[in-house]
Amino acid sequence: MGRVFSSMSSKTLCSLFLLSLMLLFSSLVSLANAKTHKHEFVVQATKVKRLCKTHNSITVNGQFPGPTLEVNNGDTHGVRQMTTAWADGPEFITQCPIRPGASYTYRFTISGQEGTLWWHAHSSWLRATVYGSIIIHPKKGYSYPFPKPKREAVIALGEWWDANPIDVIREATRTGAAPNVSDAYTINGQPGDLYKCSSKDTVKVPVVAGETNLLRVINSALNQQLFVTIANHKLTVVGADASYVKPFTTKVLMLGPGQTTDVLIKADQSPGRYYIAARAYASAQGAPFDNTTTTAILEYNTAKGSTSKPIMPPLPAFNDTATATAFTTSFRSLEKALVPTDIDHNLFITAGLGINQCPPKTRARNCQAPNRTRFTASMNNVSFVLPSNISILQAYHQGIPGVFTTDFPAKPPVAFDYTGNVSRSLWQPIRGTKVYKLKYGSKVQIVLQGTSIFTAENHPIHLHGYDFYILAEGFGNFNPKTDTSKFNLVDPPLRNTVSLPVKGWAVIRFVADNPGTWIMHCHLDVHIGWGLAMVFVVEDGPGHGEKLEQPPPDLPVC
Ligand SMILES: *[C@@H]1O[C@H](CO)[C@@H](O)[C@H](O)[C@H]1NC(C)=O
Ligand SMILES: *[C@@H]1O[C@H](CO)[C@@H](O)[C@H](O)[C@H]1NC(C)=O
Ligand SMILES: *[C@@H]1O[C@H](CO)[C@@H](O)[C@H](O)[C@H]1NC(C)=O
Ligand SMILES: *[C@@H]1O[C@H](CO)[C@@H](O)[C@H](O)[C@H]1NC(C)=O
Ligand SMILES: *[C@@H]1O[C@H](CO)[C@@H](O)[C@H](O)[C@H]1NC(C)=O
Ligand SMILES: *[C@@H]1O[C@H](CO)[C@@H](O)[C@H](O)[C@H]1NC(C)=O
Ligand SMILES: *[C@@H]1O[C@H](CO)[C@@H](O)[C@H](O)[C@H]1NC(C)=O
Ligand SMILES: [Cu+2]
Repeated sequence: MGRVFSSMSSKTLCSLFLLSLMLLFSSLVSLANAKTHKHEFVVQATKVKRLCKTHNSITVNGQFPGPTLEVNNGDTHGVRQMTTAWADGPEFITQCPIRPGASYTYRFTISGQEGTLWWHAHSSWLRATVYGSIIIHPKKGYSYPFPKPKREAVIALGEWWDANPIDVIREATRTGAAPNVSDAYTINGQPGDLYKCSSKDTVKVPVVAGETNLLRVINSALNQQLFVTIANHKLTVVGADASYVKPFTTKVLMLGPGQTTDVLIKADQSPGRYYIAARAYASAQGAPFDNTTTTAILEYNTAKGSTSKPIMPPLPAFNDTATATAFTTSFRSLEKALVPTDIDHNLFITAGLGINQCPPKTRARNCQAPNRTRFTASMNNVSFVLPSNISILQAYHQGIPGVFTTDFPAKPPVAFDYTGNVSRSLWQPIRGTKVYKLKYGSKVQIVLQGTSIFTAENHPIHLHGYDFYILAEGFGNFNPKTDTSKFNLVDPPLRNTVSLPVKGWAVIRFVADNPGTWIMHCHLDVHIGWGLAMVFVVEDGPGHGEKLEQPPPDLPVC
């Protein structure tokens, strides 16, 4: 069997930087042409200069962004860390963090996915600089379901603070207020022309007139959905989250953190220089956000070395939900989908913010959200609390009680007008480490419902261990009587992160065929920290290959 081994060790980190790596994994090899990829990731502080200032940033192997992993897809049935939850990575969910000086080898076999994924740290805000792309080429002897592009390039969008990102989140954790917004967005680690001290390092993407290239766009930003566009060029979307989609053409992409989109671009304009530009899709009314624009340059070969100013594309307004929606609702799976029917668990899960009233004696400096409160977030009114001394997977596997409870509610404890003017009495969730248990093989439908508590906004909801079909999305409160008829049971897209519309809902389905403990969370890191998460515990199945493997001997201890 083909396997990926990714060793991670941490050097030069002070004891406060604990970490765990999440490999939003990849692919590879069939039994016939098995191949093992081995990567060593050394997590270390490295000097990185951006926006005129040098920071001691945490990197992998001194690289920012980190190394790209390239593999070939194996066979055709989807495997996603199947039975190897131990290698999933999120701290206190599937493992304890890797301590400074220690190491851990992530061993997993993967196949069935093709396209672009990425790996990133899953501890505190380390992923601000600890991330990289994973490219999964078609298996040997196979080709893309579209004409072979002449060249390929990764466009990894990131977010940069002119501060230590760990200090930024620590400050917010102390004050209870929202963390400082970033100072720049980046493309492949570089802010680009429109920022100070950044011009000479602006990323260039070379093209040859007449050729068609493949761009693998990844949103690795911590806290921001982003619009992406390229001056004068149309983009043909062919894949997302490592699954192919029916090609469609668009001028603008919108990606939430965690999402990837593969696009074809034909160099059919007059040879020259064109900006690739990205800026925020900020759906929360009145909330502060980084309103800057990152750029790279699409450069025709005949314009190489030219100093002419690249053409700047128009970008949608920051709050252009209509453009975001037109994009997210254009996705269809390439092939007829195997959508689960005869649902065993029909879950209705609200997702949104909240605020906790500070107890009277709390110091003012610790209650800096509006009117002496602290921000929080929840799913079904439970603000998720990570265990602190063992992972949920270890506790589950070893039968250690007292770490989590299995009473995550299948529906909101109180029904209310989720997207209306929500009564203040509903704003404060409870805290808990609650999981929802699933028998192996159960068919699950989740209606995700955004709420307007404090403020409504779009949430990129990501489920570990699975790809799911997105059957429908809409605005307002989900209405089973009228909205069920909108479900696409023929060719819904298969993804691992769904953009839950602002003041809206989305419906996803999957089969619980991967044993382990899998976190479902908003991919805006600020919201994870506030508790916008829950965990599925999927039990072992009876058959061979349906059971969680034994933990590896080097699994970190807390
Ligand atoms: C956050 O922003 C405030 C206001 O600009 C600044 O005083 C503070 O130092 C920043 N915090 C961090 C951790 O950079
Ligand atoms: C970004 O926000 C700043 C201050 O909040 C404002 O001065 C500036 O005009 C805004 N830029 C854009 C492009 O909206
Ligand atoms: C979007 O923002 C503009 C101004 O920035 C405002 O006039 C408009 O009402 C906003 N639209 C929505 C849907 O919030
Ligand atoms: C804070 O209190 C003021 C005055 O009571 C009120 O107008 C405002 O809406 C409150 N803001 C929040 C976010 O609760
Ligand atoms: C882990 O922490 C929980 C609560 O935080 C505590 O009840 C339990 O005793 C701790 N277990 C160990 C093994 O330290
Ligand atoms: C929301 O409801 C509260 C309490 O019922 C009311 O005071 C407030 O004006 C309402 N806000 C809006 C925007 O309707
Ligand atoms: C959440 O639970 C708390 C505590 O029971 C309650 O006060 C609040 O109204 C609940 N909110 C919702 C949205 O269910
Ligand atoms: Cu969120």
